[in-house]
Amino acid sequence: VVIPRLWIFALAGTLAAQAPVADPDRDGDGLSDFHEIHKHLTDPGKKDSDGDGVPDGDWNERREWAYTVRTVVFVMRPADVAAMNDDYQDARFLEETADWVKAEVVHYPFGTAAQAIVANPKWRAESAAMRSWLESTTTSNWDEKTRAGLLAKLGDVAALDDKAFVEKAAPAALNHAKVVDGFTTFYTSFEGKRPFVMPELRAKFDEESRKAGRKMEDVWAHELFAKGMFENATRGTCTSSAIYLCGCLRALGVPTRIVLCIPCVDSNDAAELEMVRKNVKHAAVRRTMLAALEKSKGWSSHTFNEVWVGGRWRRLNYERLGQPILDENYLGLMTHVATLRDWADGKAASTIGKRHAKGDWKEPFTTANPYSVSTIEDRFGAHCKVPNPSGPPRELTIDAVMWSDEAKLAGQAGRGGLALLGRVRGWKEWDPFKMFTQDADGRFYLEAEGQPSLGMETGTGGVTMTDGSIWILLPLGPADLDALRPGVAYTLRPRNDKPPLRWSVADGLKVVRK
Ligand SMILES: [Ca+2]
Ligand SMILES: [Ca+2]
Repeated sequence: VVIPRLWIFALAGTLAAQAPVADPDRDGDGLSDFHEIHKHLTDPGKKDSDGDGVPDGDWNERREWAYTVRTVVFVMRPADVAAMNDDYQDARFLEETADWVKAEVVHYPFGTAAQAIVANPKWRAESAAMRSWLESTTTSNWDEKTRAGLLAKLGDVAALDDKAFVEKAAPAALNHAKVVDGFTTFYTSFEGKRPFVMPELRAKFDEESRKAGRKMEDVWAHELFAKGMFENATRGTCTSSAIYLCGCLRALGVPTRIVLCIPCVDSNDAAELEMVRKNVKHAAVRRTMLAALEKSKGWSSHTFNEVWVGGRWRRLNYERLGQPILDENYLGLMTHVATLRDWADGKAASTIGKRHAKGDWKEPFTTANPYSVSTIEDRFGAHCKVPNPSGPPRELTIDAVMWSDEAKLAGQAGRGGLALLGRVRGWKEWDPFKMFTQDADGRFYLEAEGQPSLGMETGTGGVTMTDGSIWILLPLGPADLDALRPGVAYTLRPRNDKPPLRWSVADGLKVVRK
């Protein structure tokens, strides 16, 4: 193997290199410039971007310029609230026990951190200074033989910047190792660097080992230790692959770590799925989330990597540098819950592994997944410019009315009573209409001078006419029907007690019962 000259030079220069500088925050509002530009979309030069007296760093104020999804999550350790704060999320601690943490997480699905990856051509010195992220550790272990073997696959890479280097090295390392089935990474514990299996996890471990037809030590050499995986040219499912890639990239001088993500709700729990359907108003986000959640029943999480590129930790999902937080193929909307220097540091066998081996689902987690979500809701910040073309409108206007017993509607509406129908101006999409009616105040009054006020309440019902127009049903109760005076011109007035959603009525619209 011929190691390029520049490479040797870079390694020799490591002692003089400086550790990377902290994220600058030039307006001093507690949010870094990078996060203001790529996550919160606030002004990095102004402490109070909208001038309302509340600084941008405030927990709620930082959501004013972006579209965000907020969850309250219970998740088993190694989840860690500090790690949950990254380029795509903010999180704050609510509660904890020995086994789990409860946190409030705000996701920024349209953050642009993934598109903001810059390359550093002089990366080798800076990266070399980040020794703790390059070292051979318990499972992401490597030695000179690993390094030499990888370099032989890469050819001449001395001139590549860090971005190009990772984009070449990650697929090369992954292609070298064939994927084998097996999932012992969650059932293995460590004493120092030595792996072992707790007695209560042994049956589960053996069950997984049998899939590969290997004995314990051999299984570990094929899916738990990066060096073994490189030598055997195999790797297991995602966690194993993340351990492997972490070891390989470190051997090549790229600071690398492991991240654990979960979907934003537990897809095994019907009530949590229903919250997504009901509370996530952004139509495209909701669709992406539900599509991913429908596909992933059972135990669902994803382990992958972060690499130091262009002076920042960037998500690397297998060969994809800049994995976004919103992705139908990876959990829908992901929640980052843990960052590990080495998989062994997470002690996942004593929490998640043990629970899964025992199979007793107790509160706060009631399904196979070691997490559960009690709240999920999205918000378009007051200054947010994210469009929601197929999402629910904030306001719908009724611009024409007719009675349900009018000839052309016979059989379609008004069964069991008389209803007024109001045409919804300019709106032809049924699902967003339905979402709007679920949340908006459905109470209306018919009012006329000298007459008692009549009340009506919409359900979520409506009808679509042949021209595509949608009409909302406003049923009248028997008493109100008796009080309705034929020939009187009533005004239709919505109550609108559930802002920000509101109904309006076209100017001059009158309701007359003939
Ligand atoms: Ca700032
Ligand atoms: Ca403000």
